[in-house]
Amino acid sequence: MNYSNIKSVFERPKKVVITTHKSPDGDAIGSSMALGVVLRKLRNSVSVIVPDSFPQFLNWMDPESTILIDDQSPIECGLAISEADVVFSLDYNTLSRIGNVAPKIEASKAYKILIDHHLFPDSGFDEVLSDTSASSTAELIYDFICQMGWGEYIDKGVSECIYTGIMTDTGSFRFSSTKASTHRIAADLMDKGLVPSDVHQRIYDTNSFSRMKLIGHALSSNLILHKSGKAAIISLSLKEKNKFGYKKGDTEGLVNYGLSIEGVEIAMFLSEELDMVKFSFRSKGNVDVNEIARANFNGGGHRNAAGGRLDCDLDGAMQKLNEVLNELFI
Ligand SMILES: [Mn+2]
Repeated sequence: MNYSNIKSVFERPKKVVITTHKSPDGDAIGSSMALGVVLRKLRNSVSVIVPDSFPQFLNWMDPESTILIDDQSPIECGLAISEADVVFSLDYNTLSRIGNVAPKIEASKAYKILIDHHLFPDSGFDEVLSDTSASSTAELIYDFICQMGWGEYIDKGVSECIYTGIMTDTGSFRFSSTKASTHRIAADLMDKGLVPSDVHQRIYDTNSFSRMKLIGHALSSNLILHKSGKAAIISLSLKEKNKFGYKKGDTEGLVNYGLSIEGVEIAMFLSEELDMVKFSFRSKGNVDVNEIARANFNGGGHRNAAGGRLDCDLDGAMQKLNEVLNELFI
């Protein structure tokens, strides 16, 4: 990352587009809004674009509903990208993670900046801030804003967005990606007005009754342990999701229950959708779920957290998963 190049780009106000990945999570929305708000304070015109909608419990970060959702307003998004001087790619490593936004970015002549913490970032960006040891993209956004000399623009609202990204990507500061520097950033954000308990409440204390029933059902009826005792699997069929009134975001974090079982090294959550099954993987220590997801489930991510998908039904997905687990834990 060449900061003096970027500083000269931002000497005058620019038209900026900030993009992030499909099924945006706390880190995706938190990073995008934090950077967006700071750039707006610097008199840039900013569009934040997401490929598809995000869970309601993140809405408070965008109180004026300024975020453009590509699958709802593709023309507006296309226009913003075609007019942009600068495009930021946040919290994703490859354009395949942004669905129908990808061809629009490819066609754009804008100055392209990637800020991300996933393994193996694509080439094709003018500037790259990629640190796979970072807890979250939000942590990198904090560093970026400070390095650019914009630290004074981190107010209470921006602090809350950055904190949300760090908190959600570190499982509330408990994953091994949490470092001393992560806590130092959190402390600095508190000095700027952040009240951590408020953010925690907005993100985690917003469960609907139906979500709790869905999670209860998944754990009591559908949690299974591989015969090795080292792998836990939770699944939900499309039929079950419909029965419990599933809404996007309802199964967020469900996979972590499997990983919390003593002796379990890898946990999976399988969510059946129309004509496909989505996988979430979590692991402890040296079990590399990025590699497993890449090799078998058309996915990837980080060593201890990854995702994937198979174009089949739940039975087919379970069968494939069992083959992989039997190989892994002979
Ligand atoms: Mn992230």
